[in-house]
Amino acid sequence: MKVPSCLRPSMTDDENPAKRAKKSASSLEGNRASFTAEENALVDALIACGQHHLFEAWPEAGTRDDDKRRFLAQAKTCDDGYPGGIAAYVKNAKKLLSDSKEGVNPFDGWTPSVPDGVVVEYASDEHLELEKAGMEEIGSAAFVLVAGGLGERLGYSGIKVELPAERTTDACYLQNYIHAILALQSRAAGEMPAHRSAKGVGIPLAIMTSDDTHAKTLDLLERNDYFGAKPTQVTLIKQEKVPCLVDNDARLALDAKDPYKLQTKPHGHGDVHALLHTSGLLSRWSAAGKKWVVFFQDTNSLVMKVVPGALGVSKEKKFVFNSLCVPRKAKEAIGAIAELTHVDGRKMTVNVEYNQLDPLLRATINKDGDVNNDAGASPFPGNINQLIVSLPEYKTQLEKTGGQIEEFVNPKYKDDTKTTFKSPTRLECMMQDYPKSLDADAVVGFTVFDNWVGYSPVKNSPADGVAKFKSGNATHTATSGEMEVYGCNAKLLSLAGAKIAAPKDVTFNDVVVPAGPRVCLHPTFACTFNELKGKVGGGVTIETPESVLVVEGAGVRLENLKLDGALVIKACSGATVTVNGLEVKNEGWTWKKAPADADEVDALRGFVIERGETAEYVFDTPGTYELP
Ligand code: UGB
Repeated sequence: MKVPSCLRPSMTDDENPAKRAKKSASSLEGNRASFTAEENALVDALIACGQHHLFEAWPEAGTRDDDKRRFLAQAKTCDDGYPGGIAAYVKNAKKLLSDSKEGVNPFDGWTPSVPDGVVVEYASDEHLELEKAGMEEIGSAAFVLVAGGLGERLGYSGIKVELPAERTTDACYLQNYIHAILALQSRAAGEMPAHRSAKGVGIPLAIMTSDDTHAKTLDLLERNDYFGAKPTQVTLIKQEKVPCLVDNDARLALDAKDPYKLQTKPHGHGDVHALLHTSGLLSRWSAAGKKWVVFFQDTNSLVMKVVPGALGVSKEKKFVFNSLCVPRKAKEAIGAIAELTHVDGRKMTVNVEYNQLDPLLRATINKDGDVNNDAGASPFPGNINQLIVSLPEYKTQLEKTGGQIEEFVNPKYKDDTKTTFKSPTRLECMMQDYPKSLDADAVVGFTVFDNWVGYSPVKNSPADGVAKFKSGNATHTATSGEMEVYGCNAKLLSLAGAKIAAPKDVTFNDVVVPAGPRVCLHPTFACTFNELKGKVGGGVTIETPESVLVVEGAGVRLENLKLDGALVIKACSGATVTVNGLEVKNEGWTWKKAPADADEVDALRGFVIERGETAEYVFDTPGTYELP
């Protein structure tokens, strides 16, 4: 029904689009002459997609010209950074915002079910075979770390990859990742053709950064000589942020404090695919004979322990896309891998993000939503976003799609009319959504490892950790992250035949964590379980849960050792050290509650280490040694 104009509420000048367009046109008129042709084209493009409000308050030419240029330079960066430019971004945003307002369910017509995948028991015979298969491929892999996220939930002011994964060695995440990659590379070197050996291409690492993390990541690498990697082996690719949107018409938001600045936010880790394509990296890796791309996230200290086995799965099963998973608890903030079947018969195995799973299940197969089964776990495997992709198919696909990934929007509305947002929103995309663009016959699969060996992220602040702990969930804090590193290494030693004291519960930052011997195994010591098993004998005993053991160096073998205290063994490349009959009993180290004025890093984990007596053996000259 048409409403008579006398009954329509009258619009203020501010609400009337025609008047606003006229106002911005007149504000711009005098300014046009001072802009370049390219700047004018950008202004035209912005106006054509309904963004005239951006120019409304612009004073006449001669006033704040530098600010206007600064605005246009930023708009150009956004325009260049998005496939199809800002116009395409606004078009996509309008559609997604309209769907969101109308409550369109992105999974309409799809029913989830629990998919079949490969479940690997770590250290089993099957796992050892998979590791061997994976290690045959490792020299053909390239690694990609997505590290553009701010980590707002953690509440750390720096970049997450500079945080120490544990304080015993104080090695930060980035150092651990690079050292693991270099250790894998050294194992692969013998199997690679000379021109692609460690001296040649090696195993490359790309790091996706953002404006929030780029300079600090580069600085961290430069200050530490790339942690031993060749600078040419590590490539930083920076993702651009996308403009924020103020309303359902996808009008771009200006910064509240600066009317010459667009408000922008990260577009999500899904940008990594387009960047690998547009940077030319993927083509370079392909030309260098690489066959696999391994994606991983900024704070999972355990990831490299499961990569060889999972790569073996990719190879054996010919997976073009393999998501690494762990058993998931209901409502845990990790995506769920589900098989989705459409009413028209189509099927796909994809990640359903943690905030989408509950409504999808309620609307389809379970009125209770995301709940545990009788065994106390979510029936769906949890995606830990460590992804292994077969490079040739990936490259072909990105050439077709440009690496564009399905986007989503998640506005927080002020009320049920869904017309105004609490704060500006933006479009986002996720790297694990890549398989959604693949043909139905693409072989997409997943590999499940146990949490203790595959997944130990550090994502939550101490306060959030307490809330998660109280509700019986994994806390994923710096405190749990540190104890999980030690716990994993201790368990690996015991699986290899050592006798390890059982952990004792300790409380830090009001969270109870099991704390066993603080075992740090450097990746040079062993890259795989196959390797570790060959280097640890049944005569190794760690007698007390407070003991500290640090082992570094490919040539170290632990045959007979009794430890009650702190022991550090470091052997340089070329040094062979056999520990046979060594008994260490000393005062060791103490984990103490962090003082009230502790620095940020200590406050995040709630403890500091008091280093007492330590037996330290450092072999920095190649040779053959025995201990004692
Ligand atoms: N990241 C970027 O590089 N750029 C961005 O714009 C955003 C992030 P979060 P979240 O494994 O625990 C993911 O914020 O929400 C990087 C999966 O989507 O930690 O916890 C960032 O630096 C989810 O399915 O992601 O969720 C970090 O390295 C589940 O698997 C990474 O992207 C979960 O991780 C992830 O960013 C998990």
